[in-house]
Amino acid sequence: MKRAFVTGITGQDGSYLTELLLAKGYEVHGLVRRSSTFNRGRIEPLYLNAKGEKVPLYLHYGDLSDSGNLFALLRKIDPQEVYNLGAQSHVKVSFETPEYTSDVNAIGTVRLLEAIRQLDLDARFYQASSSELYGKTSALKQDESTPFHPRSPYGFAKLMAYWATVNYRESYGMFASNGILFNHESPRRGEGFVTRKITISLARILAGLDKELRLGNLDAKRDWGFAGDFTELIWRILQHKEADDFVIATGETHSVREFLQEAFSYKGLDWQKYVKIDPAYMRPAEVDYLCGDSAKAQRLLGWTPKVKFKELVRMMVDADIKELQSKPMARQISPNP
Ligand code: NAP
Ligand code: G4F
Repeated sequence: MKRAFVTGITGQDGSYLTELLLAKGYEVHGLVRRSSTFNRGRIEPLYLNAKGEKVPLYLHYGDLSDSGNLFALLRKIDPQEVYNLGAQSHVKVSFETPEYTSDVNAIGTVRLLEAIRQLDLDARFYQASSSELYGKTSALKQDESTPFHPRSPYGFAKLMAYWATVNYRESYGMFASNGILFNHESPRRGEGFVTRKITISLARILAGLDKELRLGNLDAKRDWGFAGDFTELIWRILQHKEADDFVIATGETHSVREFLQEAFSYKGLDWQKYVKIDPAYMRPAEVDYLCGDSAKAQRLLGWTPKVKFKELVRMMVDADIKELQSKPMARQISPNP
């Protein structure tokens, strides 16, 4: 049985990847942070299989800022595959926490790579790189050779992690690969990201709980895919015959305004009656436009994105309406960055 170590297992991608790895017969070990509030909601449904039996899923306390902890865990688990999905993943928050974001997202990656190297583990390493690396780009489509120009502490920390991964591959012959993933969303998306903020708010407006939705820049364009599709690729990147870097994207781009239009019109509402622009949600520097070219991944990894924009929006709207109906008292909306 193959053993995988997953950082960020409690996040959106961690939960989809864990589901996939368990279905493929892996023993999965996940890094979890101690928290005063419950942070395992996304993976809790995975603890038992369809027959009600316990699955080989093991959680270990730790943190990407703690080298000793990462060394001890990697020595004990001795995984064949390491997926580094853990990160302070919110771009706007990174402007307020640049040092912490750099420590976790950049140095955290070096800590893992260095632990694998020093322990001489025979482990393949996946780094969750991001289309935020392209930042202020003028390329109409961004691929593996497009120059990087990050626009936030999140972006520059992920840039260092990207190059650390390439360097450990080139310097030490490690199997270390980057997936440069464009935005991917799902009903499990964190509530502070714009797509989920919109679909939660729409559900609340429909239920009569809210009257308005406060947002920042509606002109930004993103290449939004489905997280369930993209995590399949994360796994395939580590099964490829050699370590390499791959763009994962749908190749379609839409503005935040178009997302609003699609979501609200699906439920027969005019978004313009509800949305207020609030400078609190603007960023010191913005990434205006992203649209990925994943031809290399499609060619070498045999993949095409399945879920399209409209289907994704509707899936998220329907899921949030259903969740609100099933737990009407549970949803106290939190301040959204
Ligand atoms: P997410 O839902 O925000 O999950 C982030 C995960 O990282 C959570 O499990 C979180 O734990 C964990 N984490 C945060 N700080 C940590 C620390 N100091 N030590 C250990 N773990 C820590 O993010 P996601 O959307 O699943 O994204 C997964 C990865 O892909 C991230 O690295 C992200 O930057 C990158 N990425 C995401 C996208 C996207 O569109 N989703 C696109 C490109 C790249 P808690 O649950 O305890 O907070
Ligand atoms: O949903 P967002 O916060 O995602 P962003 O900044 O694109 O970052 C996400 O995708 C990256 C991949 O490109 C990941 F690496 C990263 O970890 C994260 O998952 O914002 C999308 C756009 C931005 O232009 C933002 O300015 O929506 C705009 N926006 C407008 N109003 C807002 C809001 N974003 C948020 N979060 N909240 C708003 O109220």
